[in-house]
Amino acid sequence: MTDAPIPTLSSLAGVYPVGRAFIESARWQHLTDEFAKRFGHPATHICRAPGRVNLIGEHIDYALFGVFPAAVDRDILIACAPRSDSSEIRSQNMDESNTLDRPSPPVDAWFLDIDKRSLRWESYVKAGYFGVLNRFFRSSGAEPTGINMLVDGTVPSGSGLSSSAAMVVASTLTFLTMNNKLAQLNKGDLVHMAVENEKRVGVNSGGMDQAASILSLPHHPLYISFYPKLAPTQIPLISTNPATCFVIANSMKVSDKLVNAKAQYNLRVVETLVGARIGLNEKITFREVLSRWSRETQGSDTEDVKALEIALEQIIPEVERDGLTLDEMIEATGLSNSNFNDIYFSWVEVEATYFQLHKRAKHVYTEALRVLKFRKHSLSSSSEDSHKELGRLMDESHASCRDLFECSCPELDELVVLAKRAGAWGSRLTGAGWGGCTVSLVIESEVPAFIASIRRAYAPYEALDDIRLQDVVFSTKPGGGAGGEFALRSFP
Ligand code: NG1
Repeated sequence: MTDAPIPTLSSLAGVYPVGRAFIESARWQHLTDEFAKRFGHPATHICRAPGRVNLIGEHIDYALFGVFPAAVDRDILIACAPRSDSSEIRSQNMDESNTLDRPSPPVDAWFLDIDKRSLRWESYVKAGYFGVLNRFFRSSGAEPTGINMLVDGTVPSGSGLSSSAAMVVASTLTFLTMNNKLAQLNKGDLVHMAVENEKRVGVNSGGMDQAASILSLPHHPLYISFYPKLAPTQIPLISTNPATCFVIANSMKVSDKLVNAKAQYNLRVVETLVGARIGLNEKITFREVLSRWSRETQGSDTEDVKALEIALEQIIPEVERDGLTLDEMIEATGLSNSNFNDIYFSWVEVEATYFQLHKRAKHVYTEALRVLKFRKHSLSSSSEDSHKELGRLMDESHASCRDLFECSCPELDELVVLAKRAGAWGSRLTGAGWGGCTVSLVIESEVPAFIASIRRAYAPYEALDDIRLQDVVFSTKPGGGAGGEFALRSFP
């Protein structure tokens, strides 16, 4: 799947699920009309990247454990066309524009003025540009093409549905397409490039979002493992009786991952890396620790899922203890202060009084085990019992995110309680947490009553009219309609 070429399409068929295609074709038309109006010439292409919902497996991608996301049908579109001078980005949603001066090669580091202190949508566009410049124009002496771009997005930002990854992927695709480089990469290359590009904005992300946005196919959630290398497996959706679906509910608390990175996302990345190092004296991830601890046989490119499950079951009881101060943590690693700073703090800034290495480790290992069980139940049977089991795993995942990884917040906890009360089989936060969305497993025929019940009980929804409510609470089937196709050639 990672070796496949990046697809290009000339029609919308198959990109969206049937019920959404009509709304979307009007949106695409509006985007091209607006492009022509604003720039005075037609768009030649539209590049598209979807957001994703993570069904289970939170904060374990950067420890290299497998996760279970699915693309959603909300996406970022960038209409584009070449121009003869510098590039210009405009946004349909924000009514803002930015000019990217054409950088003149050769340079060691392109200067694109990415603002890492505040959440700015255009930073993610610039991050995509940076990666393309670096890979294709660094030493070639060639000039990149100037581009006009008009961006339109339906993935709410700061909601845990990966609007940032969708923006980076769409922008990377735009710069590749306009510079005729798309055919030189496969899907796997694009995932690696998008992950590196997004890190330039200031968050040390794992790889789940970009992989889900690029590799998803309709009607299939993905099990993505990162060790020993990126390996996505499509998990077919079995039809169940009664039929179930996933409902996404936005807490309407924005999770500002970038601005709060020091005390939240980046701190968790450091805590999990340092926790993995204890006793081993090298920079290593929890997945690699488990591999050594269980004497996993190397040599194969794919994970032995059964052996991994057994190893996780054995290592979990070994992890216990309380938080450590910075000095205690450095002492536990056996490193000198300056070596520790070089290895763990030279690339990231964090803020904490106590570093909760053991709680984080316990979350990582138990969550990794839950992902494997979720995968097994999704594959094995369509019975009601097995769906109850999926729901139970989602509930446990939320409790672990709340109590051990401490990435929930009162709004998400409340939505989860309300979802359970409204009949969900399972409910949990999705994405980085600290705000954003929950995902709940619900019987399909009960979705309208489920949504009505949450609407009545969750105070931030009180003032919303029906149209606005559809943007914040909606049902989705894993992979349904999001597709893996991104570049639309010769549009319309
Ligand atoms: P969000 O903030 O939901 O896009 C982030 C990371 C993921 C993963 C999840 C937690 C980025 C781009 N994405 O997702 O890689 O670690 O948190 O599971 O930082």
